[in-house]
Amino acid sequence: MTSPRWMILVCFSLISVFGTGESLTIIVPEISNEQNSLPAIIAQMSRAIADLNASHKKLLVQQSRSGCNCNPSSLQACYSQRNLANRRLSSCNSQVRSLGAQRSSLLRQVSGLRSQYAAVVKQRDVLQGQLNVFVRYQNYGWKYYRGSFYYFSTSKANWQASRNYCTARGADLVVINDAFENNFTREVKRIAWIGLYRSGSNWRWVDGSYLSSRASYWAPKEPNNSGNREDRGEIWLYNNIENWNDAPWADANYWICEKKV
Ligand SMILES: [Ca+2]
Ligand SMILES: [Ca+2]
Repeated sequence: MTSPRWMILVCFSLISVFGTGESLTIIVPEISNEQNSLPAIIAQMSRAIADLNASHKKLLVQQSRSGCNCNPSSLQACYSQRNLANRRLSSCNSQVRSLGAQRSSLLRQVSGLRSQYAAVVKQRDVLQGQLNVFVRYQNYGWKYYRGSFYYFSTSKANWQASRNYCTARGADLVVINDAFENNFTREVKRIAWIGLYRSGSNWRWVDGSYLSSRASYWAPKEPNNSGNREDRGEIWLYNNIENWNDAPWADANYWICEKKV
């Protein structure tokens, strides 16, 4: 019994070497009480060997179709080819991973560039808007000074009509924010309305801000609300740094418009 078992093991080993992955079903003869005669064992072994030979041939055909002969040198060549193919596959996988990382990096760059582009477009629109304002007020003949255009009227009107003239042109009566602007506006050498008005016990500018004591240029003893009817601000003693006066809104004065750009 040892000899047939050994033969089958050898055959299985051969199949394993050929290694095509095909599963084989071989009935291994066993000695039992019912099958203990030598002829029965020989017959069973013969069938097993025949099955094994058939499978062996089939495997050889498959090996032949796959381009490999199954002698040792051919097998070695097949293994070499397989190893080379595995190395190439590994290299390809590395390249795929590297390309994936590059792709992610490029996508991040594209996203960053899109954000930059949107910011530049926004900036361009702002600049275009400012340029349009520049062109428009230059065409009006207004004077540019430190971020604003100014209009110095050549006729007189009350405070509200003066303001209406300015707002109809996208501007408002001048808001004097600092000493530079105070000096610039008094250079007109005319009594002129500015955008300052009394609001209860406070003075406010037409842009809604309250008059700051740091940028306040009232003439001495002003505002005095003379006759209890002076509720608008004007440039008055224009030769002095402190030159403002409060006056009745209905007085006819020159006026100064300002358009910030
Ligand atoms: Ca101003
Ligand atoms: Ca006054």
